[in-house]
Amino acid sequence: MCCLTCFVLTAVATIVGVSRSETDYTAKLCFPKQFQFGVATAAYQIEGAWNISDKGENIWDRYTHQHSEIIFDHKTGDVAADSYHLYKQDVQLLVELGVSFYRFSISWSRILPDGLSNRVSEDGIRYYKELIAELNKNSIKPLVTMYHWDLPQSLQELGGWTNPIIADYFVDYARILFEVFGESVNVWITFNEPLSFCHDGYGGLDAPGDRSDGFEDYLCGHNVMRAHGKVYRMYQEEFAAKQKGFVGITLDMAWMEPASSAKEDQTTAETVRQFQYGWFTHPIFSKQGDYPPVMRKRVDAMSKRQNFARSRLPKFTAEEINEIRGSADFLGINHYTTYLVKHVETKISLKPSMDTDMGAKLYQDPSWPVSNSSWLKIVPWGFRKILNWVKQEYDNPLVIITENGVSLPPGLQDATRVSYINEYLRMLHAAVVQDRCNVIAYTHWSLMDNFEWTRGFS
Ligand SMILES: *[C@@H]1O[C@H](CO)[C@@H](O)[C@H](O)[C@H]1NC(C)=O
Ligand SMILES: CC(=O)N[C@H]1CO[C@H](CO)[C@@H](O)[C@@H]1O
Repeated sequence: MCCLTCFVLTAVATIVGVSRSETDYTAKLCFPKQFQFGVATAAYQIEGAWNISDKGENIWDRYTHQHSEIIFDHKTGDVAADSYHLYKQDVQLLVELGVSFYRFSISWSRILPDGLSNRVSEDGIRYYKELIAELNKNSIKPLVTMYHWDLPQSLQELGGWTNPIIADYFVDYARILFEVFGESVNVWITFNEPLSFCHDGYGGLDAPGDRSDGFEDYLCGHNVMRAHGKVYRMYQEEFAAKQKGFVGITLDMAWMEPASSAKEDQTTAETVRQFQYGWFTHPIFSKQGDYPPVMRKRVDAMSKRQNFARSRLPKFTAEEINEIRGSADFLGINHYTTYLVKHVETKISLKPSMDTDMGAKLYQDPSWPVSNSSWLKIVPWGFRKILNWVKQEYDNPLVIITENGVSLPPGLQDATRVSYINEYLRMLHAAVVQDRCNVIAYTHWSLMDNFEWTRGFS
């Protein structure tokens, strides 16, 4: 056992000028020796260079250019942190931080300008090869996300994630990544946060902004799962023996706490967990595979009451269930906050929505400490609960915390950030050391200020 984290927290406190006595740094935390720390970013949020060389347009390029009214400060990711040009400096920041790995994402349309594998961008390949080489030179392991929300616009024209054919195109893209970068990348994440990019992208205000809640978001999730399963099997068949890498998926998992001890709030909180995490974890990590039974049952029943001829939640074939079941070497968890869940009697509305399908109201306790994001209340104990839920539900799978952090106004007077990191790491420590949750690494979001989607640079 070593005391890496005691060291990390002291270093953070020193940097921002917070003395140890101002915050509660009483006990020393000792994470297991093998436990690793890193930081994360995503291509659209930091790279800039949106139209350089032959890079293709992606849905966030299109969306920020055409719908600046939806972006908080009306900005775009055209330049962002300019990591496309400044990546060597960014790697030096990683060296200064002393992290052992860096999680970043590859921009699909920088590699394949049209989204399809017939035309590969030399410049795109060169950029990521140089970035990875720079990381390896500095002994920082790359942890690569293949899809962090920036779908090539040309594929969106075909319906994006709602068109089943996209699973095959994603496999073609993934194969190129394994072929070109697989010798120097050991850990792959197929998707980042399908709950967000499906529900908020196809059912809400994120790109592409289709706003078809309770319908297109389910189609998106379905094809994401199919694509994930196919890529995992393809890696096993064509690359695993030689490259010996690990392939997983990253999900956004806010903890869902029952609003009261009433039986119906308890049951509803579990239903919401099954809709929000089980939607993706059940097909992969459960013994049975397929969607969570409660999700299947509720969406089928609600669709019927709404006079749909078939369920709004698509069905996997038996072959797909087998392909997806067990298709991850680890589960990536992005965790930031907690919600309270209250049972509500389902009203029949002809307009579908995931909320009516769940029969729940989600809210947050007004007494919880706030951040600069309306949704990100500071609730450290939820971190320990979500990790224990995963352990119980899926027989303690291998977990990497792929994101955790807090948004605050600009400036270095960020004692709140220090205490957020301190308190969340203490909960993580309890989950790992006391509860024996199988978590092997922690990734902080993010390495640097970035374009935060519809929140712009705020
Ligand atoms: C790239 O986009 C910028 C705006 O971000 C624009 O000024 C520039 O002309 C564009 N370059 C090309 C080659 O289209
Ligand atoms: C919810 C919240 O606190 N939002 C604030 C985040 O920071 C920006 C700019 O610093 C403010 O304008 C928001 O009101």
